[in-house]
Amino acid sequence: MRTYLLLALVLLTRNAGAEEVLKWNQGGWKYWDAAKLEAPDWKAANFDDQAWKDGTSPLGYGDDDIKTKISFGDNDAAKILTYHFRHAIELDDVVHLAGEMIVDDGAVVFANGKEVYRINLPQGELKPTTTARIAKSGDLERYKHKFVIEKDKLTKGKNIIAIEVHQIGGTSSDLAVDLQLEAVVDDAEFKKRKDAAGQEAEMIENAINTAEAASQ
Ligand SMILES: [Ca+2]
Repeated sequence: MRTYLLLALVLLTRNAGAEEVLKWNQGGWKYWDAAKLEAPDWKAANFDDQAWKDGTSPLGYGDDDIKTKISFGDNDAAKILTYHFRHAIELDDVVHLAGEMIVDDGAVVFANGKEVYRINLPQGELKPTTTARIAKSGDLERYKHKFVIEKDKLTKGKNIIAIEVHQIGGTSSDLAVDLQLEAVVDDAEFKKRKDAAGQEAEMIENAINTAEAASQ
């Protein structure tokens, strides 16, 4: 009886538990931290990133928990404003993904070239000189932002998650990015995650709008 119960619990845990497809503090990140990236297709799944550097997350600079220190250029008072990151993930089946991201300051996440999440950045086209909307400080710098990637953006086998990170300004002392992704097979569970991410995004958008209005 006890064995049976244990087995049932294990199965239940397996069903409910989401499988991690990308972990915090993971190696295998590719990044571009030089001033100019002349590659409009850098976020595409088939882009050749062999010339990019390799690293383990969190990637960035200026804080103690950074595992891979990237370059901000040669001028501390006029740092590079935009940085590019890529990571390949393998999917045995096409499933929804639920993610959490740490970012200092603003970022856009792409799945196989399609935008899936944008945080603390203006709408519309982003330029290398675009800056984040508000400066992050304190606990906000390591806040785990929730988002989802719907399965219609994904494919069986290799997928590329690409992130464009923007600084608040050229004098900002720090930058960071790290990401976790889980496969969510259960539709009801995915809806729960998607709703939670949507509510959080709306709350953050309102808070940023308020902060921007107050600073004008
Ligand atoms: Ca910063």
